[in-house]
Order: sequence, then structure tokens, then C-alpha cells
Amino acid sequence: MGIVNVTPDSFSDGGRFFDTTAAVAHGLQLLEEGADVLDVGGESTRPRATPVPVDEELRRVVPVVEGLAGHGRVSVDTRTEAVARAAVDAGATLINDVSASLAPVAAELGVGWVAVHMQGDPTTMQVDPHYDDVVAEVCTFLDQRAEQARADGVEEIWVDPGIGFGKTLEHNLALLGHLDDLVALGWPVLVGTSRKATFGRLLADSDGLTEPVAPDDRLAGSIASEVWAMHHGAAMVRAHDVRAAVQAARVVAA
Ligand code: PMM
Repeated sequence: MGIVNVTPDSFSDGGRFFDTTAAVAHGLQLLEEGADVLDVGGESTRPRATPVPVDEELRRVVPVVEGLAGHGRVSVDTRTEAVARAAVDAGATLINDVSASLAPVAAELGVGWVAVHMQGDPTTMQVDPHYDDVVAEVCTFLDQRAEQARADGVEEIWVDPGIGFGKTLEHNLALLGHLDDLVALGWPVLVGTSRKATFGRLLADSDGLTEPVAPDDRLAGSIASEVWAMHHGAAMVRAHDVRAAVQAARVVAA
């Protein structure tokens, strides 16, 4: 899954593909690099991001979905029902839902759905995340949401542990370390680790730096975590660096 962020403030590629033409061109490039799905998002869900008004999210997302839908499969990364509906109208066939609440919309529209686990919301989620048993709690939550979505009539259901969504570095590593537990539930698993802060911090620690390694310098960490996830049963990874991720996937598969 290649990432097409149409946002001025994503932590990882902030602003680079903010206008429609640049975003569409970037999506086409990711398809050439081997992406199976393009994930178009108009609201940054990075920690402490300010929510985007619906009109603005629509303005960002819809033309990009329209521009890409004829070329490859498009998912819409949104927590907002109106945006999900408009994106599906424009050609998206998968709702990537970090609120894990839009299954009834996916069922009604006859499209796929990704349930992402998040503790809290993007504004506050990294303030003080707490779990008694992060792996068990995330697995139970996603299994219940997926079962409910199936009962609602969604035919294509994905689950995603939500790396970095209300989780400390230790929580993220526990979830990746026990990814088999999530895979064992039987739902196809999507994992998004690409350029995330956890790897910036891990790499800084191993380099003896006090500041996290910058997002642009997290490629090796991203690929290592994606290889780990694929090897442990993830059926899809959500990546900025598609060419490298596809090459890694081919090697893992071989
Ligand atoms: N991460 C981000 C946004 N959307 N969707 C899914 N399914 N899984 C994720 O891990 C995920 C997501 C935040 O990263 P970005 O700002 O680089 O898009």
C-alpha cells in the first residue's frame, strides 16, 4: 500500500504532495514502483495534529482519488463518514479507517474496510498511552470490530495494530514482536511502520544521538520493520518508499 498524503503537515512527507497535480503524479509513480493499493489521505493523523474541517478534507482528497482511480486500486485514509462516501463515489474501493468505526458505511457502499487500533485520538494519543497488556487488548479490540463488520455485511475486512497510534516505543515493539497473535485471528493484517517515530528513536539510541533520526533517514529502519512484519504474516504493509518495500517483499516471498 503506497502512501499518498495530501496534507501540509504529515510528519513523514509534510507538504511535499499537497496540491492535486503533485499528489496524482506521486500516486502514479508509486503504482509504477509496484504498489497494489494507493492510500489517499487528507488529514494528518500524526500525534498532536489539529483536526481538519470536513470541507477541506474533501477538497484535498476527492480530486486526487478521481485522478488515480482509473489507474490502480485506491483506498481512502479517513475517519470521516462524508469523506469516505465522497471518496468511494470518486472511485475508492477501500476505507482505511483509523477510527475503526466506519464499517456500516463500507457495508452499505459495498467496499473493503481496514480497522485500525488507536488509543484516544490524534490530538492526545501520545500524551500517556497505557495498557495492561497491549498485545491482548489490541487483538481483542480488532477481532471484535472485525466480527461486527462481518455481521454488518462487509466482505473485505483488514485489521491493523496501529503502530504509533496511542502507543509508546515499547508498545509498538511488543505489537510487532507478537504480530503472530494478531495474524492468528485469521483476518488479513495490514501494518504501517513506514518512517514512524519509533524507528527514529530506536536508530538514534543505537547511534548514541539524543534527537530521533529524521523521517527521511528512516528507510533502513522502515524496511527492516516491514520485512519483520511480512515474515510474521502481514498481508500488506503501508509504505512511503514503495520501490524498496516491493523489492523487500519479493525477497521475503522468495
Ligand atoms: N499510519 C498513518 C496514517 N494512516 N493507516 C493505517 N491503516 N495504518 C497506519 O499505520 C497508518 C494509517 C500515519 O502515518 P503517515 O502520516 O505517514 O501517513
